[in-house]
Amino acid sequence: MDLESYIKSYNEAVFETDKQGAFAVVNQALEQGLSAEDVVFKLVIPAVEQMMEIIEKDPDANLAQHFMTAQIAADVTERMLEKFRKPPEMIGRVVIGAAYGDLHSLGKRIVSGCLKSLMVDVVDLGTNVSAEKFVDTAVEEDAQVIAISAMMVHTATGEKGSTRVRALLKERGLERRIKLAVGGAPYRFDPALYIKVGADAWAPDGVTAAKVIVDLIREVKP
Ligand code: B12
Repeated sequence: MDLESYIKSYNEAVFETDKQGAFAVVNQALEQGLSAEDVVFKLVIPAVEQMMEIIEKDPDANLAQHFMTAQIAADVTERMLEKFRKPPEMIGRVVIGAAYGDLHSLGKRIVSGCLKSLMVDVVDLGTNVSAEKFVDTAVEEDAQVIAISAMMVHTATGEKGSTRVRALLKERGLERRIKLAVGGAPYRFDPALYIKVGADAWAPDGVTAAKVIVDLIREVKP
């Protein structure tokens, strides 16, 4: 099968919420020599984006289907990340998580995958992470960047999210040592929002996110 056929079969399985079918396509693609990176960037992400477009256009799109698409994508991505080329030397460390009150995990996982593929060590705190936890962990783990994913307007702009992380960095004199990056749907709608929430940078997708974060690491790391 060629790449186009894998994309078609994977999309069909995902849209049918057929997790086993989606994994069968992925396994076949890997056996045929497709890399784990190709599986994530050429199958998984485009399928989620297509599903997002459908959901946005169709208010009746069913929540189970919407949820399963994300679950399948997250599971495949997670499994592929283990197969990503092992970086020989890490260039820096990032503490990543979804903002306080936010349970959306897929975008964050994709960003983690992209970071790992660019040789960045990732400490993933999961979802619903408090500002204190972000800052304390970044200090403990000697991370150069805190990366916060927020998919909802109130978790992006709320007082317990990035704004609070910025305040803590300031209070504790850490602003030169630790940079703050944000991302998620609200930032795509308002590209100036990252400044309003006190972040140093943002990015609209996983690939750009990894590049932006690497630049922040280089700003801080001697
Ligand atoms: C899948 C999904 C869910 C799944 C999440 C499953 C999971 N494990 O993640 C489920 C069904 C659980 C869910 C629940 C809810 N959801 Co929801 N969900 C979505 C949906 C369709 C897609 C999100 C997603 O996974 N996108 C795919 C990934 C790949 O994209 P992404 O997250 O944007 O990430 C990319 C970039 O943004 C960037 N990025 C992401 N994070 C970061 C971080 C950094 C540092 C950087 C630099 C970049 C970066 O890189 C990523 C990779 O390319 C969006 C619609 C949308 N258009 O976004 C709604 C959406 C986010 N959900 C929404 C809502 C309202 C909810 C619920 C409140 C629904 C409900 N009534 O229960 C709950 C809230 C739960 C909670 N407390 O968090 C709203 C938010 C509205 C708003 N304006 O605030 C949206 C926008 C849908 C809508 N149009 O109304 N949801």
